[in-house]
Amino acid sequence: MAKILQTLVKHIVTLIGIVCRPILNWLFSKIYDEGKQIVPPIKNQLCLQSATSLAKKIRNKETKAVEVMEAFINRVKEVNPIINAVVDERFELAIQEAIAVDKILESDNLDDKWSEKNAPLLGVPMSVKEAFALKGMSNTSGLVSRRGLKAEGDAIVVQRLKQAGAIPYIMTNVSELCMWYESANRLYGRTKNPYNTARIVGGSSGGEGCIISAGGAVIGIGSDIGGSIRMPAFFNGIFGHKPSRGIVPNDGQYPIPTGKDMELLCTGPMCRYAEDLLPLLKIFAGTNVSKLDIDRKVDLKSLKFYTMEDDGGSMLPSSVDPELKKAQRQVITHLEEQLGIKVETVNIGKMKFSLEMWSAKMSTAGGTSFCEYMADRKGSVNAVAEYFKWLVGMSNHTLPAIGLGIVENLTSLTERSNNIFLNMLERLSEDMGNLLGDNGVLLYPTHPKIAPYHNEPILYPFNFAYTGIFNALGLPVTQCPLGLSSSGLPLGMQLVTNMNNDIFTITLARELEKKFGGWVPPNC
Ligand SMILES: *[C@@H]1O[C@H](CO)[C@@H](O)[C@H](O)[C@H]1NC(C)=O
Ligand SMILES: *[C@@H]1O[C@H](CO)[C@@H](O)[C@H](O)[C@H]1NC(C)=O
Ligand SMILES: *[C@@H]1O[C@H](CO)[C@@H](O)[C@H](O)[C@H]1NC(C)=O
Ligand SMILES: *[C@@H]1O[C@H](CO)[C@@H](O)[C@H](O)[C@H]1NC(C)=O
Ligand SMILES: CC(=O)N[C@H]1CO[C@H](CO)[C@@H](O)[C@@H]1O
Repeated sequence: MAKILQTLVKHIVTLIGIVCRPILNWLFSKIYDEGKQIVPPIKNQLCLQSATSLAKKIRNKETKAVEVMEAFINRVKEVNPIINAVVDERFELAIQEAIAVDKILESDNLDDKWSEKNAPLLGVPMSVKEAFALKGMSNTSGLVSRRGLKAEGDAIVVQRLKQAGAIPYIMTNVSELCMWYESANRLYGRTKNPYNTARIVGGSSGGEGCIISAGGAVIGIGSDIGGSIRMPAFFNGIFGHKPSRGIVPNDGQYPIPTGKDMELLCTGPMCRYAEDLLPLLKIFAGTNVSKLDIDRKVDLKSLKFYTMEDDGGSMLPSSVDPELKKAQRQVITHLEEQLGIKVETVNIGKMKFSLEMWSAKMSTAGGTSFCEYMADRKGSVNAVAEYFKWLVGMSNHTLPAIGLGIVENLTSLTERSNNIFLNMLERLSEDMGNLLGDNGVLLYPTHPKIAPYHNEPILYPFNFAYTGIFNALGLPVTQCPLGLSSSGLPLGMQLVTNMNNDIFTITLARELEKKFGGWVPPNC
């Protein structure tokens, strides 16, 4: 009986989808397509090189660090009025710091502090998600009541990148309190996709994904509690890596991760070129890098590959776009032909309950509630009242944040169902561990839809389940870009592997970049 009902509901939902989708598409296109602006092409060659290559050129004195910094600053000034990705800057200080690097490199006996080993990114510009502390820079997480707050110190990962010689020059936009997959807030406005400004950049590290893709930055810092690195990397066609749980410290970001949030949240790199993933992860991980055995040689032929085209049919997220499925199949064909291996199709039934498992883990994480964060931890926001204020344009909060506040209040009632899904998660974790073993990689969609229109995510609030499940599992994942769709928007896929085997998916990303082109410059 339950089965018949389920099938019935599924058919009804599909039918509504078939009828409503064209209408909604027309509506969104009417609202957002008219004001579309074109991002100009990237002209300066310095903005078209990997961080690894820039670092080498700066160190060899083929290029001056200050020229590189100026190239990126000029690009930011050129594109930011169109895409609104950058919310704070320290251009003048960054230029002085770049000049200082050039001076350091001119001296005959280089201090060991600046050797290639200790400062592999010497002189390379880096972008930082606004939620991370960077001394003297905005520290608001997009909350109106935190307007004007500046950080007094640096987050640990920011310190590590600075020590490695990278120079921070911009802070980038996020969703309100980093809890939604479109980067828009009442403080800094909405960030727009460089491939099509009518579309979202994703979130919460949306400003990072956007400015890197637009050529205004080459590397950046993101964080991911349900897909906040991987979704923006996907929508903007770049690489993003969510490291294995418990490797990279999350300290120094706001909202402040407390208690079990730490288990879901991961800090990691975002970049345009796959070769930068490995050096970045090494820097992010500090001494914890030893747990990853990251310098071992990986022979892709010796790995086992598994593929899943969707979550197995949950009704809550959208169905996976056929173009994404096609791109995933092309990857499989390439791997089978190139490596002479067989990619095995798997159907992990529990993935259907990704959303439930992630939510159960999230709601039992404890710590500060979202409504308290909305009030900047000075009391709590009444989300329902806030919704009515929003309706008349009086709220300082975004609709998704208000929605989340309301949902949070509802879900705290269902302890019993939480336990069911936490148990299921534990079993899924065992199954995944067994499947991936010490040489497995799973290919899985990053997100079911190609970059939607602004505000469209409100219609599909559960689509982040495709990324969120791997936060709940704690597994390392690389989002790998796979060229552009027929409508000129980025395609991509998640590469997942077992705990602490990050090097497998990073190596595979490099291979796929060679074949599928990796990042494609917007509007070329
Ligand atoms: C919104 O924020 C501003 C500045 O913090 C404050 O003056 C105003 O009262 C707030 N509005 C509401 C409806 O809370
Ligand atoms: C950023 O803001 C949070 C919350 O107000 C605060 O606890 C933290 O110390 C600030 N970060 C820095 C580095 O000042
Ligand atoms: C290593 O990871 C743990 C979390 O598992 C973190 O608490 C610690 O700060 C990290 N150590 C370093 C040196 O990054
Ligand atoms: C639910 O909302 C009320 C009223 O805003 C608030 O006092 C309470 O703390 C909320 N409960 C949870 C679990 O968030
Ligand atoms: C649309 C919008 O509010 N953009 C803002 C983004 O942040 C910069 C820097 O704070 C502001 O100057 C823009 O007005």
